[in-house]
Order: sequence, then structure tokens, then C-alpha cells
Amino acid sequence: MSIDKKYIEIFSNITSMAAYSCFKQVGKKNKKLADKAAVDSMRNELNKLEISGEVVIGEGELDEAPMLFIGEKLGKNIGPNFDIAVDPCDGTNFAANNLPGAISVLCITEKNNLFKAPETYMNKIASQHLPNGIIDLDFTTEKNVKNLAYFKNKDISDITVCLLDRPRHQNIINDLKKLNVKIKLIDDGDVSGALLVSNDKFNVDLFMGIGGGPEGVLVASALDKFNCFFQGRFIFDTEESKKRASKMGIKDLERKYMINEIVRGDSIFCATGITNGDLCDGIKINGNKFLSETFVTHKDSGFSKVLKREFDIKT
Ligand code: VTB
Repeated sequence: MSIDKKYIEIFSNITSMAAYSCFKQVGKKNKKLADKAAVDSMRNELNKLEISGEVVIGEGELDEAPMLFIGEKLGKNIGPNFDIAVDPCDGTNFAANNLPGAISVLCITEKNNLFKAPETYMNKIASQHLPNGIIDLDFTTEKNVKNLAYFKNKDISDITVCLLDRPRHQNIINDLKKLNVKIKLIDDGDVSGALLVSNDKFNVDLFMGIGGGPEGVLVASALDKFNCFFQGRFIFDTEESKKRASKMGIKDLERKYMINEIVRGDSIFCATGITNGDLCDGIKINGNKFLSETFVTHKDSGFSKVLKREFDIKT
């Protein structure tokens, strides 16, 4: 079944409110407070809805942030059953330091349609719609880039690859430099980063590297609407993460997941800008109103748009 289109507006209002709450903490050099503001708002607003929601992707355990925890029930427990994935503030560093790229993110599917991902890292690779076998997590960086350039009929030097700027990516970065591609290194926010492959206007051909697993599930739901290619493999390299995996019923720890194994059926994805970013602008205050921009997708209706909305500031 499809999710009613009315929820596009409803859920983009939720991320707008969370983004506004977080915006009040922008530039205050306090990551925890910025995150908490977004989390509290998202929880309060979701609890006002006539839905039976359950958080299947929460955020925060890795850095002990104030999370909306996995298994938490949300809504008034009447109406449709939804799986909910949240990242109330992706890019808490950006928010705390008043830098571009902080977004408030939420995705919903019908119950049992979203992968219950453990709080661990995920190796990811994403691009526009591609047949299988062009790029793959198990290929070398060189093979992925060369295959993609050939498939897109582009010069390798014109291929742009986006990845998180992390020491763990040094080998990939060295390989990319040798290949002479355009490298787009991002400090945080790999939900936005991976989403840049969804439209040529963002000028990113390939997203790759290791980031948060929950962020991987969230972005997969949006990329699904664009029929993009996405593979993810969780990294279970500690006893703790192995325990979490087995608790969640994951037996094959090496498994590569394709989009349709991460998200099934219909979905709505909303990402509201807290600060300005590639996907959309951040919150703006206009007298006693605030303006929000939300990047929204709804799979079944084929809807994708940046929604601009104005809200009264409640005092
Ligand atoms: C990324 C990024 C997030 O975590 O997933 C990253 O998108 C991965 O963790 O914004 P490390 O920072 O430990 O590399 C965030 O930076 C924060 O959740």
C-alpha cells in the first residue's frame, strides 16, 4: 500500500520544527545542546500525530547524544503503523559552529519495511541509477572510478567523488588523487553527501566510504525514490558491535545490502536545512515567523521537491 500523500506535509512540518529548535542553538559551540533541541522537538511533535510509529533507526548511541532510541513508540497509537528513522540533527558540529550543512532528517515507511540497522559504521557506495556490476563495494577504487567514467562516457578527470574527510579514508583519497578525479571532501553530514548523487545538478558522480550505519539507511530511503544505486555493508569490528548485530538477528556480518534490502515499499523522506547546505537553505527568521526549506521525496507518487514553508514562532 502507498503512504497517503498528506503525510508529505505532515512530516516535513516535523523536520521543519526540529530544524527551527536546533537553529536556536546554532553557533553556540555546544553539539549536545544542538542535538538535544532537535531530538526533543522531533519527539514532541511526532507524539502529537495520529500514527502508531516505532523508531527503527535512532541516532546518538555512537556519540552518546540524546537519542530517539530504537524501539521507542511515537504518536497517539491510532492510525497507520509506520517505521520511523530519524537523525534530528545530522551535522551537529556544523550546527554548533554555525557552518553550512546541518540538516534535520526523518524517513517513514509502512511497518516492517525499513531495515533495523545497528548503531555501527557502514561502508557505502552510491551513484545514479546503474546496472549491477559497474560499481561495487568489493571493487578497488580504481575499478569503480574507471567503470563509472566509461559508463557515463566522461573523462576520469571530470568524475567527482564525494567522501567524508577521515583518516580511515587516507588510502581511498590517495587512490583518488592518483586517478586525478575531482575529490569533494566533506567534514560531516554523509546523508547530504550521498544524496548529491541523486541529481546531476549537484555534480557528484560517486559517493563512497565509511560513515554511520543509521545514516546509510536514511539515505537509502531517499535514493530509492531516484532509483539510484546504493550498497552498504555494516562494519562489525568490535565485540560490542558483534553483540548488537546478533541481537538484531544479523547472521552474515559481511553481507552487502542493496537498496531494496534496506527499504521496501513506499517511503517519505524529509531533510530540512538547519544551516544552509547543498540540498536546501537553512532556517531564516522573518519577524515572528520562521522560514524552512525541506528536501522531500515520496516514492510511490514520484514526488521530490524542496518545500519552502513559513511558520509562526510560538513564544
Ligand atoms: C557520519 C556523518 C555524521 O558521523 O555518518 C559520521 O554523516 C560518521 O562517524 O554527521 P565519525 O564522525 O566517527 O566518522 C557524523 O559525523 C555524526 O553523526
